[in-house]
Amino acid sequence: DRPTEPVFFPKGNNDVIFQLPEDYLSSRSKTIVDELPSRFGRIKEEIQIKRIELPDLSEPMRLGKRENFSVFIPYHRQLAARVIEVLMGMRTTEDFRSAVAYCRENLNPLLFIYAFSVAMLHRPDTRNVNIPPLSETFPDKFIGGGLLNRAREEANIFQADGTRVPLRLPLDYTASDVEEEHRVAYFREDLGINLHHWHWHLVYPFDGPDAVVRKDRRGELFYYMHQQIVARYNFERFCNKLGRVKRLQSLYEPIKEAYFPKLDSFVSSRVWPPRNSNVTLSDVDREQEQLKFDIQDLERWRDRMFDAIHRGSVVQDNGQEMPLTEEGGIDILGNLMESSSISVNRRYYGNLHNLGHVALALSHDPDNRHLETFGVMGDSATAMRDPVFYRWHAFVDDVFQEHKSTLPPYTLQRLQYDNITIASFSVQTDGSKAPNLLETTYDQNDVNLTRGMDFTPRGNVFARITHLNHKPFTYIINVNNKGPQRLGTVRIFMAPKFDERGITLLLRDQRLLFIELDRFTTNLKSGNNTIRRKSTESSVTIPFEQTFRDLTTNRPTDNEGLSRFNYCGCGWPHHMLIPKGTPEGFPCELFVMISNYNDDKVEQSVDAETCDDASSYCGIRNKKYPDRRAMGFPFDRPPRQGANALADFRRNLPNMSVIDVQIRFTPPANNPNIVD
Ligand code: CUO
Repeated sequence: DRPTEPVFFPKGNNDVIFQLPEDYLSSRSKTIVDELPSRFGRIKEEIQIKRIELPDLSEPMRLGKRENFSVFIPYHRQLAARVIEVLMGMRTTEDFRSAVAYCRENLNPLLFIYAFSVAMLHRPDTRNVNIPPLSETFPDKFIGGGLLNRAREEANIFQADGTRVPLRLPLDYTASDVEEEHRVAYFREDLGINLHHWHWHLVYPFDGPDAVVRKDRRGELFYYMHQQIVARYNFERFCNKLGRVKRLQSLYEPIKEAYFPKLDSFVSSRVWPPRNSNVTLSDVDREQEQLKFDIQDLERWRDRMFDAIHRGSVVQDNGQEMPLTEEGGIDILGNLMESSSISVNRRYYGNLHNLGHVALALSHDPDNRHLETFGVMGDSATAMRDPVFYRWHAFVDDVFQEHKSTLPPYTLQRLQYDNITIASFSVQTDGSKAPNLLETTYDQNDVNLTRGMDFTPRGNVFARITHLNHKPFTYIINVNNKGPQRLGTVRIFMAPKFDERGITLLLRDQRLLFIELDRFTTNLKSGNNTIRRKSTESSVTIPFEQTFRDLTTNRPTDNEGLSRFNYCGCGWPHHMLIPKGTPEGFPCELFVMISNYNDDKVEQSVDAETCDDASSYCGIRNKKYPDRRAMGFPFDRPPRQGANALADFRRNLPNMSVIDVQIRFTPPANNPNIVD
């Protein structure tokens, strides 16, 4: 696929130049600025940045420009919180732009992009402005395997139409099949999944002004979103003949899973450090990041949390007890575990989840004797690539489940919806004759690297990425309403039917494997109703275009084209809604429930500014979580006595239905969309 006729200057390039006040510039930049007009031939727009009285940013400026930055490191979070506070505090948009220009010029770029993104998402005057996805500004965090170096090498090769040939990133570049964990690398290394995770932590920062951190049910959402990640990962593992991920129970045992990310880091000018097999964790003592904690601290915090769960209350930092109630307990625990600045007692319950990430990210150099930076576990944009992420989060989830198991199981009365009967339920893949068959394959899409790398000559450079995808489908639910017209909430979940050994799962275990596929409100008129709901309407996912714009058919040639789509940002990538399945068809159970909207509804206004594409895992921007039930309802707690199997659970509950479905994966050899 070599181009036939090299062309050296691509068409259509828009350059915008920001003119900064002289004293905003570092001395190195001044010389670059002088050269600018010759370097950027076609400047279309010049924006003058107003000089403002800047607040003191000397503290965050201490983080060197080429150092790595992690939101999991308390010192770094503190620096970021200061920048967020400054940016949020700017009174006008113009002042905000000045402060941003100053920060962009003078701060560590990773710290800057994090604080800037948080501020953009939370300021009323900017929260609807599109920002390019991090995969474009920092492609080095998402695209490895030496592709970015290749992109530089081949930057001056053009096709006859003035475009460059996209560079193909193979699906398999971090390990060989000898490593069985590699079977699920397509999930761990998926671009959209990692972008979702970065975005989630932007929407829910650990530290910063209260308005940014204190959000409705954020602790509970921390638990639920990560619980669903573990459930989805286990689902994929089953599809690939792997057992459930083992929680990282003992922090002193060697960690079997290795990970070699093969990602280059532009900022710290080196590769992300790998982790060998059978590494053990060590106490961390690194002055550079002001980190000092022992593995025993992690254990102590864990024990205190278990203690609180079993006593049913936590100790606040003023010494008073706060009960872990049925409704609010999980939220308190989520904030303690994470921990965020709204933890009720950070001193006593510590910083378990974040410092677990850090200990795992620094297992190769816990005392900085080799002057190495942290591994992928230390960054929310890269952590999900590493198998140990899921072991750590399986452990974290286990703590939450301990609390959930202290709650009373849902009684029939709390699960039923009078006079509502699901008469039939099915799922139909578009263009397929077979009912209840979901179809998956690998597809390819392009990511533009141009924002994150400097190329000479200028012009777009694309990486072509292979990823899992599924055919669109429709749920068809026939509902009989023997009462008057009412509203109901439709809740759709799916889980594997059998365990690793091929034995039917007990609901006790299966409930932890149920992945949410959709949740929506529906109008039920008296009598028979047919509900048709498309997979693309899912409350879990953001549209495909937000991860990959459809560049293969409509490739933008300038920056206007690049921002055609409105980004809400946070949300599970649509192409990963359905697990991979198997070529022979992977057996699953699809569950639907209609609950009484009167028990579900949350009173609030929802306006056009609201980002609610993916509310299940992300909530709604600046609003309350739109469902009053516990997140994950009705599978968030162990089932009532006697309900050992899903069939027992739904007995005498006609407002629920379960069907068998299969997920069939068709290898890309048969897929005409895959081109090499
Ligand atoms: Cu999202 Cu551990 O919280 O990574």
